Amino acid sequence: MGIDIKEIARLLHLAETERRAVERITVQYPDLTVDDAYRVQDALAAIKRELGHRVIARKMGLTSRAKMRQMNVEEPIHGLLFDYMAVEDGGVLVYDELIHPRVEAEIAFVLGEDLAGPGVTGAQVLKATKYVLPALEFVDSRYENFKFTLVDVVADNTSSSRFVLGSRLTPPDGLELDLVGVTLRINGEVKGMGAGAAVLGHPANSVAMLANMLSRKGEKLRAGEVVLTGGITEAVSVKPGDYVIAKLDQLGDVSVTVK
Ligand code: OOG
Ligand code: MG
Repeated sequence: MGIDIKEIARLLHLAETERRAVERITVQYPDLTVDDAYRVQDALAAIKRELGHRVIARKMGLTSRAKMRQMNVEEPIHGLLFDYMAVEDGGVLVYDELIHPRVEAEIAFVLGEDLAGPGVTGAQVLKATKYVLPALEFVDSRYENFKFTLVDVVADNTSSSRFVLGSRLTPPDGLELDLVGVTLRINGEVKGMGAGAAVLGHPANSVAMLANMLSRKGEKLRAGEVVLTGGITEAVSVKPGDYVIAKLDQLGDVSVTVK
């Protein structure tokens, strides 16, 4: 069976805009490779750009043991975050725009210099970083029952749906980001907790891995880019009425209300 990358991208785009979970694409296309899946992700991004949406941040996913275990996928992945996905700190997330959203607490980086792989290290990332900040990411797989393989989730732009950046920007100098404690609360109850080290030993390693993965496609990270480094704890399902807040030691809070 021939594989039509654009056709798969259109299917996933429709699933997102119609808020409808679809069958995993690898059921119909079992021979799809990870490289093909990134081609689908690019085709999906092209559809969004044609509609006038802009990429405003990048993300890494499946960078912590907790997330790998939860999703049963053992390899870090990267995706794109668009302008329409941004929700302001303290703002409102509209549940009805999504399928079955789950929230993650993350550490985000703002780069002050370009980073081109291969061979980029966490130490180089820290030198090139202007600010770090707390973030919430809402993942919303377009697949039935939130179940997928590595190939499926890469094609689906790594379940990206909404994200919130904290309002406080902190220069990384003197911070030990691996030791930064994180709690994720919903309606006052702690639903997850961890530390920066959960993300590949240090969240800067996640940005380094992204730069190195992008170099295989001839791309690099640029000064000014924002990178979400991946969920520190398991993702937690949300429902209308929920108040979600992540508190990160030394970095501040980030919160949102689900309506
Ligand atoms: C895939 C995206 C994972 C993270 O931070 O690990 C991710 C998913 O779990 O749906 O964003
Ligand atoms: Mg995430």
